[in-house]
Amino acid sequence: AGAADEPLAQAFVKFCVEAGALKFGEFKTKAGRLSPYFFNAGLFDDGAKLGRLAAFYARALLDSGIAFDMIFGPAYKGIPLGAAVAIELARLGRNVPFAYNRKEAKDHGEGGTLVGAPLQGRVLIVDDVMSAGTAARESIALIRAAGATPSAVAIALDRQEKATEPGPDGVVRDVDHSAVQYVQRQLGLQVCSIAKLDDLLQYLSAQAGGEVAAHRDRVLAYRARYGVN
Ligand code: OMP
Repeated sequence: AGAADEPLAQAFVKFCVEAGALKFGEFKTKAGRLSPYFFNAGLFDDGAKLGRLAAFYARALLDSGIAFDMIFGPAYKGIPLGAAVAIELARLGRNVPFAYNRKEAKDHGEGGTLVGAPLQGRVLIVDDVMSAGTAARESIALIRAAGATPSAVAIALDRQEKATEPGPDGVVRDVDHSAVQYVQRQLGLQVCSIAKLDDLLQYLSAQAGGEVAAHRDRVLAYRARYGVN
């Protein structure tokens, strides 16, 4: 959501670092890149952290003005996130239905892969990070198959880096757009992120100290190699 100098985004990056969910070092991403930073939403691992995280999502969503009728949390990480955001929105006076999926279909009891409210209307997908956009594409297909409209995606962090796609020869290559840009431009969904790589860089620039400066240099180098405009 919004410009890189947004106070909400800066407060969020600070919160992530303090909560231990945003780390600096050497990490391999799903796409096989060596990243100097990594965001792990699984480390919002107590009630207070989850509550604060949900409050950031809700604020970013309300600020974005994105319209939606219900929330969908894709398995696995989107489930607690979607639930926490739905609770927070209800607390703020905006109660919307919530649904999630199972990764494996259940063949007894209520059956199927969808749990919770029926998928209908404009569906907001709540997830953690979008890198290649694989997870987002799966959720979009699932929502369409149920006869509803995937209309927006809310994520915590937009890494603003080149997506990877298989070419006509089947070889996977970097492309010029990010997964977020693909979802916005090609799939026509709105995307709301609490913070972006630009916000992370701004946060690092505002910190003093040799170690932070070294992190910043490595993140800048990473952006120069893999970032999108
Ligand atoms: P896509 O489904 O390809 O968009 O990748 C999203 C996934 O990337 C997340 O669900 C994580 O498994 C992983 N990821 C992070 O969680 N945090 C990061 O900072 C970077 C990644 C990543 O591997 O790119």
